[in-house]
Amino acid sequence: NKNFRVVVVGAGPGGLSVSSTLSELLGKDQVAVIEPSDKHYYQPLWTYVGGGLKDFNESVKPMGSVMPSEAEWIQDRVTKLDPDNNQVELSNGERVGYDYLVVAAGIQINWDQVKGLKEALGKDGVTSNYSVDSVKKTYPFIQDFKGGNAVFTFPNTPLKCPGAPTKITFLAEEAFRLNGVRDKTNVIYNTSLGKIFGVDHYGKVLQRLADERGIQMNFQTELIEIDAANKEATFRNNANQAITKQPYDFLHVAPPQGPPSFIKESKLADAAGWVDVNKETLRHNKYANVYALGDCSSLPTSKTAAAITGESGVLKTNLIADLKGEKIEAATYDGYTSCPLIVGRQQLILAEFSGYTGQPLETFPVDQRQISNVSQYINKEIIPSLYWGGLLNGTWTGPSKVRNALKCFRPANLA
Ligand code: FAD
Ligand code: UQ1
Repeated sequence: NKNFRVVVVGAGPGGLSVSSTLSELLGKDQVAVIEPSDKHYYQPLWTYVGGGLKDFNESVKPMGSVMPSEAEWIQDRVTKLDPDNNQVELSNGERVGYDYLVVAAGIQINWDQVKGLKEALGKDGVTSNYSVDSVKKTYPFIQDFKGGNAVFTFPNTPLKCPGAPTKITFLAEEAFRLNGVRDKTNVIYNTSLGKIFGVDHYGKVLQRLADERGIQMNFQTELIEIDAANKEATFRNNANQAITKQPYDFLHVAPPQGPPSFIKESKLADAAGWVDVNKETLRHNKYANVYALGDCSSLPTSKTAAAITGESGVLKTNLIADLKGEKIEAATYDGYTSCPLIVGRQQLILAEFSGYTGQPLETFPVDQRQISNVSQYINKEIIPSLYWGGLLNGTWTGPSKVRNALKCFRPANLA
C-alpha cells in the first residue's frame, strides 16, 4: 500500500486547484491525485460549443498537461472510500492511504433516469450540452432545424450549472431567427422548477427576456421519456401529476444528475449522497481529516466552476493550517457562485451571487442585470485563460479581491 500526506480524488477544477498548491508546498511524493481520465475538460465552454461560438477542441487538454508536476497522478478510479482506515480503494483492488483526503469527483449524470434517452441521444435532433459526444451535435442540429417544435428541458434533480439549460435555449432561439425559420418554430422550455432561475434578482430579468423572445415556458414539467422512433417526448407535471406527450423536431436535454455512486454508498455521504462538509469551512462534518469541494460536495450553493474559485481558497487555507498544525481562525466560504447567463451571441447577464443568501456579489461596479457585450467578451475570451492559467494552478481563488478593490466605484443606489 502506498501512503500520501494528501490524497485528492478527481482532477477537475476542484481537485487541480487544491493539488497544485499543496504539492508545490509539500514537494514530491506527498500529494497523490487519483483520476482515471486522460483528458481534462473546461465544461463552461460547452454552452458556446453547442451554440456554435467556440470549437470543442478549445475545451480539452491532455490530463498530463494540467496535472501538477510535483503531484503523483494515479490513473485509476476510486471505487470505495474507507475513512475509518484513512484509505481509498481503486478499481484495480489496490488501496491508497492518506493523512488528509480531498474529495472532488464531480457530479454523476444519470442518463438512465429518462427512459429512451441513452438510445436517442446524438441522433435525429436529440442532443445535450452535458456530454463530450453530444455537445458536438448541438450546433449541427440547430443549423439543420427547419422549423416545428424546438424543445428544451431542465431536470428534477440538482445539476451543475443550473443556467446552462436556459442559455442554450436563448442561443438556439437566436439562431432560428438568423436562419429564417423562427416564424415556423415553437421554442418550448420545460422546466421541473417553478421559475426560470433560482435567484429572483436575475430571474425577473431573464423571464422578461424569455417573454420578449416568445419562448414558451412550462413549469414543474419533467421529462420522463423519449420515443425517438416517433419523435415524441413525455412529460409529467409535478404539480398535478398530469402526463403530456409532445412532438419534437429538436430536443435539448439537461439530464438528471446526482452524487457519484461510490460517494453515495460511503460513510462520507450525507442523507442525499453528497460529501457531508461544513458549508463554511469545507471540512467534513464527522471526519476531521477529510475535505470536499465542487460538484460532489454538500455545499448548498449552485454547482459551478466559479463557485470552486472561492471554495478552493477557503479549503486550502484551512487544510494548510491543519498540515502545519496551526491553530488559526478558520477561513469561511460565503457561498459565492456565478452564472454567466448567455442570452445571445453577443449578450450576457453576469449573475454573481451567494448561493447561501441569494444576495448579489457582483465584481464590477455596474448593475450586472444589464445585458452586456463586454460581459460576454469577458466570459468567452478572458475567463477561460483565468481558468487554465489561474484556477488550475492554484493562483486564482475568485474575484472577491477584485470586487473589494472596485467597491469605491460602485454607485450608491446599487446593492
Ligand atoms: P468535474 O469538473 O466534473 O471533475 C471531476 C473529476 O473527477 C473528473 O475529471 C472525473 O473524471 C473525476 N472522477 C469522477 N469519478 C471519479 C472516481 N471514482 N475516482 C477518481 N476520479 C473520479 N461552471 C461555471 O462556472 N460557469 C459556466 O458557465 C458553466 N457552464 C457549464 C455548462 C455546461 C454544459 C456544463 C456541463 C457545466 C458548466 N459549468 C459551468 C459547471 C462546471 O463545469 C462544473 O461545476 C465544474 O466542472 C465542477 O468541477 P469539479 O472539479 O467539482 O468536477
Ligand atoms: C471565474 O473565476 C470562473 O472560473 C475561472 C468562472 O468559471 C468558468 C466563472 O464563470 C466566473 C464568472 C468567474 C469569476 C470571474 C470574474 C472575472 C467575474
